Amino acid sequence: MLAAATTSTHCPYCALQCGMNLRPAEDGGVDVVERTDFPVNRGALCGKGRTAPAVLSSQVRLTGPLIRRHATGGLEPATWEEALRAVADGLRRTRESYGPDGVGVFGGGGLTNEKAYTLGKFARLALGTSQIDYNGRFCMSSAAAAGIKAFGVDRGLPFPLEDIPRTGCVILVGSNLAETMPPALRYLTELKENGGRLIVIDPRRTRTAEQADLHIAPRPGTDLALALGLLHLVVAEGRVDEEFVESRTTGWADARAAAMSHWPTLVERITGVPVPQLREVVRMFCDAENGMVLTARGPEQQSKGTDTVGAWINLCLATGRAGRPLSGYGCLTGQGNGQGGREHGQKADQLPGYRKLDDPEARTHVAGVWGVDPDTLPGPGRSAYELLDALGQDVKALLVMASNPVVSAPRAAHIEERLKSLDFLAVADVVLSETAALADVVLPVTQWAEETGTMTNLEGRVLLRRRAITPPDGVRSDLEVMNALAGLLGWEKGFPTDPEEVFDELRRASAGGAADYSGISYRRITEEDGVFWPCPDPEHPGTPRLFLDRFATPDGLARFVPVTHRAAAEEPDDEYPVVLTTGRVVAQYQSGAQTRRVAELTAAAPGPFVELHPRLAERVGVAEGEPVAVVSRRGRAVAPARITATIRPDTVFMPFHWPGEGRANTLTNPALDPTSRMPEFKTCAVRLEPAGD
Ligand SMILES: Nc1nc2c(c(=O)[nH]1)N[C@H]1C(S)=C(S)[C@@H](COP(=O)(O)OP(=O)(O)OC[C@H]3O[C@@H](n4cnc5c(=O)[nH]c(N)nc54)[C@H](O)[C@@H]3O)O[C@H]1N2
Ligand SMILES: Nc1nc2c(c(=O)[nH]1)N[C@H]1C(S)=C(S)[C@@H](COP(=O)(O)OP(=O)(O)OC[C@H]3O[C@@H](n4cnc5c(=O)[nH]c(N)nc54)[C@H](O)[C@@H]3O)O[C@H]1N2
Ligand code: SF4
Ligand SMILES: [Mo]
Repeated sequence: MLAAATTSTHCPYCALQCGMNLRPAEDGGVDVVERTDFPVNRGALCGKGRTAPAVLSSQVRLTGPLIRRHATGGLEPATWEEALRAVADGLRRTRESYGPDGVGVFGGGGLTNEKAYTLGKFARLALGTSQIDYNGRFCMSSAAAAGIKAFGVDRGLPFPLEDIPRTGCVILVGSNLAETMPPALRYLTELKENGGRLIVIDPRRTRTAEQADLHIAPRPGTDLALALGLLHLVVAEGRVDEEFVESRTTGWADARAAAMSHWPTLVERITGVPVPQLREVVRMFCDAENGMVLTARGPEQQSKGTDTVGAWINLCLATGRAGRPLSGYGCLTGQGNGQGGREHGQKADQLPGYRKLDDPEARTHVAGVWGVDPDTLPGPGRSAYELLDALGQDVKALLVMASNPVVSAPRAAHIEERLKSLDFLAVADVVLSETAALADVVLPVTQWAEETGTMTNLEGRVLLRRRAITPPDGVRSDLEVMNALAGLLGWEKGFPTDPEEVFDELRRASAGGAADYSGISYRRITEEDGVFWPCPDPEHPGTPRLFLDRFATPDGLARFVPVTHRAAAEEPDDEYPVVLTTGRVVAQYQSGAQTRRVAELTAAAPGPFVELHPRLAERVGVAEGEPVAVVSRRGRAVAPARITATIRPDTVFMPFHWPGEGRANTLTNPALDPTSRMPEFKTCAVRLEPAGD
């Protein structure tokens, strides 16, 4: 039996949203206690979740507001009254001088649904600006765009994780799940125990790839050619599910024609994957009765990410692996509320319920819920990188809530300069992140265990993350911050601080939209293990599995997209002959703002490194552990060499969790996908030099 004071809740970090129990600890924090009743993780946690309470400690977190009183001076303690007034004044002054679009807002996919919803409303009403976007643009936006094109709706996984072990074959494209969602590895293990096959596509032989029946290691940035080559073979070998294509899809003829120009030998040349391996993938995938393709950031974070995901979806559609039980395409969303955070209006072009800001009907509906004239709502704004790039030029003041772009944005040294060139920067965070350190005002906010709110996990399951302990005196919730700022800007009403009240408004705002939450309530998600959207009324059971009868397009048919391969924005050449790709390690989370403050995690992953193949290391002249400089057209980073034969010899890998000399994003290329505006985090051209003395 658990003690009465134990609270069932969820992890602060990734999109798995593992269930955990929290028990108040003697030091005022909480202890994590196993919670086996939540189906997604059944008690399992990774090291980040297990150690998350360490960030609640006043030793590492912010405990009161900070203000930079003199432009050249440092951040100094301030009262809440002074800090909030300074933010309201800074934003108002900018608006008066430059108009509403002179003020920008940058949100995060870690925010609860209530916060993300309120942030979008705050930007459009209290600030009247169109200039809002968020870090999810850097995450799954390409998969979202491709999903909407093909299926008419973007829900990362159209089926629960529990379906994975029961399908026949999974192609996992550019996901290192064993490190990025460790408790989810069991779904792949169970798949294999059930006789299913696992194919992993990753330029590195990761811990995830080690689990595969077949590991394919393409050159980074070539997944589009790879998927098209597989589709070519599906056609050539007579493995098209004609019946499915005929009855459930549209656009096959054009997509087929586009794929047929991708001959296996050509694809081998582009990707570096031998033709027999391509044939083996097709055989394994088509021999199984059911199949799934799951993508993560590998194929998505490319300047052609939308087309790339589209090509993988085409493969599913042509083989009938979609729209029926135990088959389909899914995207493994990343951030804690990566799914919900992209549905309710913190995106540049969006209104709650996954509505479009430029749709007159959507504007009327949401304006009705907000009690304003639809004509007062601004239009769509800029995407995340474009917004950051415009700082100091068109956008003169910025409010950041739940992101640390100094570390995580592409071409980060440039973005750091843009942030410094602002007239006014306010950051709401739980710690003094590298971005907060540049601010004029820092607002310290409550954390997961100290506040209640809903999160929508990677399955589309809306769940309740409950408050377990009382926050320290010096901090306020993001909802309280927005309420106070709105008040100072003349909006006494419309920005409630009680999360359940916000959620009930969100339900109404989302009603009738693609992501319809109107039948979901705090009571229901407490009694059930979360509820899957869409859930249009309180009697509706929710929708764990989408598309079984029809796709969410107007005619109910899935749409093939006719895509062809194109090169990365920056291919290797004589001057920059090596490909850099970037990603994660198990013990650090994102920009590291939180996890770098946890001793156990920092001991496990103390700093950046450059992973490279022994042959490349020899050519460069570096030995294990020696500093190596990685130079791109954007800048130079230095980190110790980590030499391993598990990576392609033409590719180096850097994790992006650290600031400073070893910051991977000093190097990355902000080339954007034309549809999703996703930057090309996963490939750019670099050269290597020994950096020892
Ligand atoms: N430990 C940890 N877990 C996390 C996070 C974290 O920061 N740390 N972040 C969370 C978030 S927000 C996200 S988005 C997810 C991300 O989860 P993942 O997508 O699993 O993480 P990444 O390491 O970015 O990329 C996955 C793999 O893509 C491979 N890759 C690189 N380039 C290419 C390519 O061109 N093609 C292909 N096919 N593969 C390529 C990399 O080698 C890497 O192994 O993780 C979530 N979980
Ligand atoms: N090179 C490279 N760069 C990448 C990627 C990559 O693969 N390679 N991946 C990209 C991806 S997928 C992502 S998602 C981004 C993520 O990059 P970031 O947006 O920088 O993500 P986090 O480090 O999670 O930043 C969240 C910040 O908000 C704070 N915070 C946490 N919870 C809350 C809250 O409730 N309220 C407030 N106000 N603050 C909070 C944290 O302390 C932290 O400072 O990075 C992207 N950058
Ligand atoms: S896998 Fe994700 S949700 Fe689960 S404990 Fe780790 S960080 Fe938290
Ligand atoms: Mo992400």
